Amino acid sequence: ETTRVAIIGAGPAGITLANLLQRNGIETVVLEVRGRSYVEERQRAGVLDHYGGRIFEEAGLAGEVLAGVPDQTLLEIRTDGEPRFLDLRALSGGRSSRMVPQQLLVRRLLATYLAGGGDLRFEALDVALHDLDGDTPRVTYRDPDGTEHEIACAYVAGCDGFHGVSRRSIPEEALATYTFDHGIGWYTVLADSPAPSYPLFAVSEHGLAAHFPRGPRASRFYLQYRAGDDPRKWPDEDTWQQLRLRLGSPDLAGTITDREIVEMRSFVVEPMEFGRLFLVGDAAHIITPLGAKGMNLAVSDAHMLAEALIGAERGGDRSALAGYSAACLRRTWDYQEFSRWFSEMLHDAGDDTDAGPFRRRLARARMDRLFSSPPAAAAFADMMAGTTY
Ligand code: RFL
Repeated sequence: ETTRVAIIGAGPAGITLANLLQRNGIETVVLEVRGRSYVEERQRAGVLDHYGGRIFEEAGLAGEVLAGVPDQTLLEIRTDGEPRFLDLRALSGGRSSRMVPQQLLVRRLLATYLAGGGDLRFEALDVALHDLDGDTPRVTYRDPDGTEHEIACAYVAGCDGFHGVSRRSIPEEALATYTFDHGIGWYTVLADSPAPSYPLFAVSEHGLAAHFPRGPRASRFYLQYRAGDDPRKWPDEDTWQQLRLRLGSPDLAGTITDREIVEMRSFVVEPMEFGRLFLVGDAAHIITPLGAKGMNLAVSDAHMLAEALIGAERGGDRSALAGYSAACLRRTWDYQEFSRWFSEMLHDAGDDTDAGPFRRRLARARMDRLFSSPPAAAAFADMMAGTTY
């Protein structure tokens, strides 16, 4: 078998890339280790930033992807119970982000790709990449029944997330790896509990908590936990009690449907390529959830790679492909800095056991500036919307 671009992984990065290439008549095969329902139901991120929305609009996919999803307008930061709002839409000059749960984005993009005749193979096991440093790389995998397959291609897109096979197929000495442990414990639960009117962060001495909509009837909550504690052992009722206390919402309740520890760790590899293999999204970088840039980086990497591959396939112009890694890394580091800045501010401003009283006051000053200085607020809203270089 042959194709032009073999795409490993059907998460936000892989399925975005597959659609953008399909729209431009470039042949693709997508190999996904999981089954369709698993991929369609995996609930994680919830915000598509303005820049990401533009990518789908410009590709002519607005109707397919963005129909009926609400804009993100206000963001609340509640400090010791006192509410304050940032009007992100107004502060960014109307560049609203949209509330798009990750599984909705993936489900819609899967359906669009398949409706357009896309070749997507679920339960592709033991995917292995070969001859990446030659002109004709190959990808092998097997079906659950044991049938072996081999696909020869011109390019491989490694969109298989942090734990995937793509990055591990690159010789170690060809990559520089950067990791950073933020030293913060975070626990997240998904619950059938009414969504808040606006995304909400609550800062207090009890520790950080956040409440985000995931569609009208579901919410994702985040709670900071102290070093040495293991929130996976908390009975759900303790989680609710902590949320009520920290968010100052005595009526919060619901059924918790998913519980996860979020590793507050950042990770970047450089470069995001090796021979004919290009890494996209979480395969190349992990970012802390503050600022909501993980899924958005996956989408913007996919867009950057699609543009570069279209140039190479149509006119034989490889210059954009040669610049792919540097262009994506520039945005990645910019967003890493933003997410770190945001995390440090919200965590240090609350519980001061780690930060100490001096840093706590600095963090409160940083936060107050967002509500008193229009240029500071605009710079924040610009990052939330997604920067255009
Ligand atoms: P994904 O989503 O991990 O998709 C990778 C796909 O590749 C498949 N795969 C393989 N396929 C074939 N062969 C193999 N060997 C394979 N190994 C893996 C997987 O099954 C999967 O389908 O990576 P991608 O596409 O780069 O997308 C990245 C985003 O998913 C990620 O950045 C975000 O979910 C991060 N994230 C959040 N981002 C935000 O922007 N805002 C958020 O609020 C937010 N919350 C979160 C998050 C991530 C979380 N995780 C990881 C636990 C909350 C959580 C809880």
